Amino acid sequence: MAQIYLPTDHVADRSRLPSFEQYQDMHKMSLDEPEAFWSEIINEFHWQTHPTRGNFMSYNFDINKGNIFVKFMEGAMTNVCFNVLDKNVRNGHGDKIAFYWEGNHPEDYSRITYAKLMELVCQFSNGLRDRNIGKGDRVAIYMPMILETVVCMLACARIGAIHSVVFAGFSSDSLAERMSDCKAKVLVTADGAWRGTKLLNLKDTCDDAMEKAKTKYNHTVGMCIVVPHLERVTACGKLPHDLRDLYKWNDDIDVWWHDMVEGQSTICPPEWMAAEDPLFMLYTSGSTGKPKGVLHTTAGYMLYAAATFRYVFDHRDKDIYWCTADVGWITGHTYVVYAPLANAATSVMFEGTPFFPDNDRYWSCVEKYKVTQFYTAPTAIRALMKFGEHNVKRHNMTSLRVLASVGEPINSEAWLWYYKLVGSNRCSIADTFWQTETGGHVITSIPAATPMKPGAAGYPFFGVDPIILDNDGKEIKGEGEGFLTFARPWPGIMRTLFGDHDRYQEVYFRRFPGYYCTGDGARRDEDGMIWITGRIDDMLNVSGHLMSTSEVEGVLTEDLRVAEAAVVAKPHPLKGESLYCFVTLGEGATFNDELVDSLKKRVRHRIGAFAAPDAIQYAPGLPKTRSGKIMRRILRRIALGENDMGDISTLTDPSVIAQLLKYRAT
Ligand code: 6R9
Repeated sequence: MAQIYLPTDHVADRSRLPSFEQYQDMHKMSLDEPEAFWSEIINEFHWQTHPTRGNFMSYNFDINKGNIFVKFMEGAMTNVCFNVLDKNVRNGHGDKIAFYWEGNHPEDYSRITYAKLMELVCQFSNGLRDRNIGKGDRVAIYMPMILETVVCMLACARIGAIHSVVFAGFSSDSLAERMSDCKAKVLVTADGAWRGTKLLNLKDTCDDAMEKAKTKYNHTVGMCIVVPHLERVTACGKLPHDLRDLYKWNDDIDVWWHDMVEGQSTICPPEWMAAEDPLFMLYTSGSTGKPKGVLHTTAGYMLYAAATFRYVFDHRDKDIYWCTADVGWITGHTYVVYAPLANAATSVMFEGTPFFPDNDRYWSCVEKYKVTQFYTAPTAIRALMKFGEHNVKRHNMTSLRVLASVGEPINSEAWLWYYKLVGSNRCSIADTFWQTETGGHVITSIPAATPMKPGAAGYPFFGVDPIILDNDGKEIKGEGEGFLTFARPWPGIMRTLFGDHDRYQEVYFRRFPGYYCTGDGARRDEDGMIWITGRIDDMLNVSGHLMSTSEVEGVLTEDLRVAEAAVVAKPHPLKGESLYCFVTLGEGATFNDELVDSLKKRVRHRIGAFAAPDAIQYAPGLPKTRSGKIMRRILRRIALGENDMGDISTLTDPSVIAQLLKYRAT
């Protein structure tokens, strides 16, 4: 049985939620009387048209009863940007630091107050409006971790445009596909950025992507706005003499960021948005086909982001909060941008990597900014564990109070290292389980209120009612393991997939009518804590990045030598999972190092460096069922180095197993 860790006095002292009983009472109220529960936080925000009572939430989760829908606070009108900026400035936080920006190079840093951020956002909003971008238009963002990225997202929110951020580690193909799918009118980027000593040629990738959007998807992106970032930061590697040699410039579509904002007024009236109007979309991998454009709306997302941040990080006025996630992922959207700002918090925004210029960069920043809450991913923790304790111990990190984790299950060894070494045995750890689709944390511990166990995600957040179902869709009450689902919505859950409501219904609501299915397995233990046991669909989670097997397989089979490909996840000590690929070859093709190399490069190039496979093995044939389905269960065992394949009664041709064992990659 896993050991229980209780919150220490260091955390409990002055906490806003100090006991488990209080958590339980509030959780019960959040389910029994949702409107009353949320009213306190609703009242803190500005509503241009006030919500009407009795209209708090309506939904249908049962696909057999008609269309799936979720609506919160229908009839209310507000603007998220106004609430996270103007409201704070009006409440006297104008001079408060919104972000400390720490660049890739330690000598590059700056800070911005709420008042200044509001001015920049208004100017950029006016710039967008001048160029005919307005409510409902899609704005693609392919940017590094710089303040303009936040400015751009908030400007979209201010004028009602839907931002669609694409992580700046994605390839031009991936960017082209995403921009075309959402029909982006404009793309915002930077000339480039440093990650460690590596130069990211962002504008160049954008040029490729716009070209591919045109030729492959017949979609024209009308304008590309570029932040000249490289000229203002310290070079961390080789650069051409003239930065303009890094990319092409096309006066018809390219615009400098400063030309957009120059001369613009620092006042910009917000677009008042209905509660259910879209705020942003963000692509996430699907187990089949193209990426899914998860759509979040206005009022519910804002409330939920604000509430989770406040309780899960136990946020207080003077805190310095730091989430290391990139804004290209949902964690960056909710917990770098919207949630901290909704709480008038001061955050650190970090452009670089944990390893540059040294492996103690995180800890030196914790010391530098006196960080109180630190939020990162297990893959980073595991990578940092290798470098030994002295990297942590030589920094004063007594400011820390809450440590948090996200992206994948955290193994108990990493949890204990985080707890003991980083947190000096006195900070709480919040292992936050959630998804792009859930908008904010759904299962987590709450610092001073709930006990913790290394590796357990913990308890449901307010408004969240997790239900574990068995294979037949029967609820497992009490202890047990099964599919993690939810029978009712909370304010922050996604509303649809952009332009494809049918797919939304099929993917999330078909398997168990009446329930939103997360695609994760979960176990409830004897203390009512929930453990996430991993994906149940064909998804891969490499260093916290979700990918579908079919996405990678599609890229491998683009090489004409490959006839068929199957990809499985293999546990990896640092990355959580790594990709192990099986390929069968076409007539006349030979399996050699050159092929393996070029396949690895192809995946990197087409999807992104984070997707690069660790192993590619030759397969004379793939194990299939009689209906032609690849039996990944068998492939996973081969990848693991096991010899016993378990039940193979449904396998069409059992002889493939001996062959697969023979060619196993090392
Ligand atoms: C926020 C985010 C979602 C998937 C999710 C699950 C895995 C995330 C986790 C976790 C165990 C945690 N996941 N947090 N598994 N414990 N604390 O990561 O969103 O990129 O959409 O990924 O990540 O498998 O379903 P997203």
